[in-house]
Amino acid sequence: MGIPSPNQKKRWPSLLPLFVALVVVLEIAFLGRLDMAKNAAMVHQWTTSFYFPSTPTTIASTATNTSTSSSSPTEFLDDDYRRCQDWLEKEDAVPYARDFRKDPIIVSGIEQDWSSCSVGCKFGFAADRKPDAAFGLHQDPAIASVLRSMESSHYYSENNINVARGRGYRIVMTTSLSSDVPVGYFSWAEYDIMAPIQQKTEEALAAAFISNCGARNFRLQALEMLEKFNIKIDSYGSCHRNRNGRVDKVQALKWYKFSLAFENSNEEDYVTEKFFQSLVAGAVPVVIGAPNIQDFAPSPGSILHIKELNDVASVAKTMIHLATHPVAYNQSLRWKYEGPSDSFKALVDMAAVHSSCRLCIHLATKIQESEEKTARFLNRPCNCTRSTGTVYHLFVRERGRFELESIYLRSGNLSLGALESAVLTRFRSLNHTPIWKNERPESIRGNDELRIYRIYPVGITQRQALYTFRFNDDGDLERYIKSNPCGKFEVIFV
Ligand SMILES: *[C@@H]1O[C@H](CO)[C@@H](O)[C@H](O)[C@H]1NC(C)=O
Ligand SMILES: *[C@@H]1O[C@H](CO)[C@@H](O)[C@H](O)[C@H]1NC(C)=O
Ligand SMILES: *[C@@H]1O[C@H](CO)[C@@H](O)[C@H](O)[C@H]1NC(C)=O
Ligand SMILES: CC(=O)N[C@H]1CO[C@H](CO)[C@@H](O)[C@@H]1O
Repeated sequence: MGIPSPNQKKRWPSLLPLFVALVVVLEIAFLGRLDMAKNAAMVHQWTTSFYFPSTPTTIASTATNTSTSSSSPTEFLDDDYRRCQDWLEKEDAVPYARDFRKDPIIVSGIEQDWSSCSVGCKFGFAADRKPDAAFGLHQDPAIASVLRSMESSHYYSENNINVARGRGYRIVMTTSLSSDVPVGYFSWAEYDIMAPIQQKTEEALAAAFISNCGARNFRLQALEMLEKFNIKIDSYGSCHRNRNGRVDKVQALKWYKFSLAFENSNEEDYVTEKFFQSLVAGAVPVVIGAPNIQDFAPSPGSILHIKELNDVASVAKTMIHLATHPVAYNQSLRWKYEGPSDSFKALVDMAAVHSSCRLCIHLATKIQESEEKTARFLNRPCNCTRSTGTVYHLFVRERGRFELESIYLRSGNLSLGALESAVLTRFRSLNHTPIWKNERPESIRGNDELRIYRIYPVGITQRQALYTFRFNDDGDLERYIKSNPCGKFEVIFV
């Protein structure tokens, strides 16, 4: 970072001449007033049948009687709802002040144009305009301070989310899935997770690559204890080395039944390459690290977890059992043949969108959210009531994308099933391709059928979205929809 060089300035495109900018500002102001006027007139328009050219009746008479040509009550309902949808689509389409395609999110930093991002997203320096965000702490409240680090907060306490917020960081990007924009070690691109399994030719049961012998957890004691329980370990790292460490780690791991994936700290979501390389190699990971490591398992029963030293005896026993029972051992690698669980796919798919793009989406979403608190947006109808019921307007987008699609639910059917069905119908009609489609290994891309893994409100963390948040039941969803007009949702396809 630093002062932009003239060279960088020159490469920066779309510097609007001042007069164009002025025209845009005036135009936005004008549209804004126009919109307020439109909202004020909304109730009036409702009764003018402007939106119902085919039925010159007023809403009042339509609502109280079925005086249309339709004979079947169900048909009438459908007709009613369709009109409500058309009306809502128009009325709720309040334009946002900022069009990110023309005026992208700017994060100061090394110049890079994330053109594949679904929201305008640029890293770099613009001489004429403040960035939306910048890495590090900044005094200017107009610039969001971003903390980005992949280090454990047990070593770098400043990476703890609450500590970071306390220091003034508005956006936290760490390995924690509770951070604003998680930056994990995992991705399909970096690890050939579905690589085939090799014959296990090494005599030792497990391989270890541990170089920091003074880690702040019990990993070294655990390694020594495993050896006492007759687990033969080949150690390539500088701790307890008994093998030459000059090897390709993943290649070396492939010949072992087990891999000791011992992290240097036991922190939630802190799961590093040690774990993912073990998966690539098809060596069953024996993990010391994240207490929630099972969330990262490719399938149930595919990893062993030493939560505390007391677990070492039983884990050693399991290792020996698996090593001497080929069918049982093969079972723990079943995911390599049959594909990982939906839960694992949904986790790793998150990284199909680069964290820089996810940062831009996060920033753009926050900018729109603050605008949604203004009268123009608060005055959107978001529902449409007729005598036969109410239609609710919701918005939904795929995780990793910015643009929202409209869906409509009917009162009397504000159910989880109806929500899923509406989302599927909408995205099928768009011939939607999941964002991870070209990122996942071919063997687990699935067919073209869209399948929903989760639907959740925009704004919750990935930890909540993937593991803890659920609408408990239809009533829960109904309350949510009613108390969040024009509610925005995100869907994870799997
Ligand atoms: C392991 O299981 C898979 C099916 O899950 C099978 O295709 C493979 O042949 C098995 N390998 C061994 C060594 O038993
Ligand atoms: C429709 O939306 C308005 C404004 O958000 C709200 O006050 C009203 O309760 C909603 N109607 C129904 C039936 O939910
Ligand atoms: C409610 O939604 C479900 C799921 O889309 C659908 O199967 C059902 O027919 C709907 N019921 C009514 C009364 O519309
Ligand atoms: C023309 C028509 O459909 N009239 C109906 C209006 O509504 C009342 C009561 O809801 C019915 O009895 C009428 O048949």
